[in-house]
Amino acid sequence: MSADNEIIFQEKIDAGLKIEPKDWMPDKYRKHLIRQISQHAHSEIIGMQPEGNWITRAPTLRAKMVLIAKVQDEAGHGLYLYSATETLGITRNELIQQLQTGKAKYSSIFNYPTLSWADMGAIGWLVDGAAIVNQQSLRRTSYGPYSRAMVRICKEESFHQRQGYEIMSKMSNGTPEQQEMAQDALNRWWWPSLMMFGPHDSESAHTSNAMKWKIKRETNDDLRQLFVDRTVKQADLIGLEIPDPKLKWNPETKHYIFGEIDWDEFWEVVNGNGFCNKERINNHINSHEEGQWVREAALAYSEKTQNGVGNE
Ligand code: FAQ
Repeated sequence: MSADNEIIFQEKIDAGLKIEPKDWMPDKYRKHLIRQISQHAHSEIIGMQPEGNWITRAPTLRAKMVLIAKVQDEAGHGLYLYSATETLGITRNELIQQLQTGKAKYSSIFNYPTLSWADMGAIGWLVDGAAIVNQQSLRRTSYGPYSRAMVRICKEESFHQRQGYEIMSKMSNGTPEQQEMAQDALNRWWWPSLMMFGPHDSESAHTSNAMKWKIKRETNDDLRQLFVDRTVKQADLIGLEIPDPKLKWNPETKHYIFGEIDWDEFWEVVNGNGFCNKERINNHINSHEEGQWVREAALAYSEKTQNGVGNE
């Protein structure tokens, strides 16, 4: 029975059909999705912190409004993605527990500090830019709720990418001090952005199953290359220099060749030893505890309305 189910499941995947929450799916597929989608959700939520840090210091009212809207969007993305994960039979509480105890990961990029206003530009341009490359590919992922969440998220991320590029473009056309800040932000965020795509395909534990089940539609290295090819041109356009002496256009492959990522740094950050890992999780734990009364009040209200009280 189970073998038949597996064959039918793989045939559906191979035919490009979506798997929906009530469809039969192998346990390994379910677990793979819970891991990936929840880590994606945690990234959106933890990713609010580095930018939230600059809301009170935005240089103009317009910049402040745009940044607040962006950070709110990230919260919304986290919520869609938690809901998509819950369709796989795990509760929100369990997911939060996994994040707070370090069982679940979130993107390495959010463990770097935001030191200047130019970092808001670099995050929008590079971090959201990398996220879009990955997420555009995930719009075609095989799990229906994940794929549909990606469609909406991608639209919002492209606004985020533009607001970041606008900041960088303004600063790189500004005073020498502003140009220096923009270049410094690019220098610090370039390599961590390339790390967002994960280890090389040959080192990636999950890519083989992810490709077989069409959870991933492109590999880590292919998406990273696409990001580099797009972004180098954007840097040229605003007169910023990518901090990679090995960067070179290859006219034969029509791709950029780029230098090697510092994988020791990547794994240090992933394993909890980055600049901000502890601060990010402590902030999450504190605000989760502070929000306990809100969750209790919301639950009490929904229980009351389900019992017919408050509906009059
Ligand atoms: N950071 O075998 P693989 C955003 C882990 S978007 C930390 O290659 P996989 C928007 C990986 O989990 C950013 N850990 O794994 C925003 C695994 O460990 P595990 C989030 C990483 O899953 C912008 C191990 O290494 N986007 O936040 C990273 O096939 C601005 C082996 O790796 C997504 O999550 C990393 N960078 O490929 C928000 C996209 N890379 O789980 C606010 C969806 C790898 O066995 C402000 N996710 N690891 O313990 C994916 O596409 C994939 O999960 C990858 C990793 C590509 C991240």
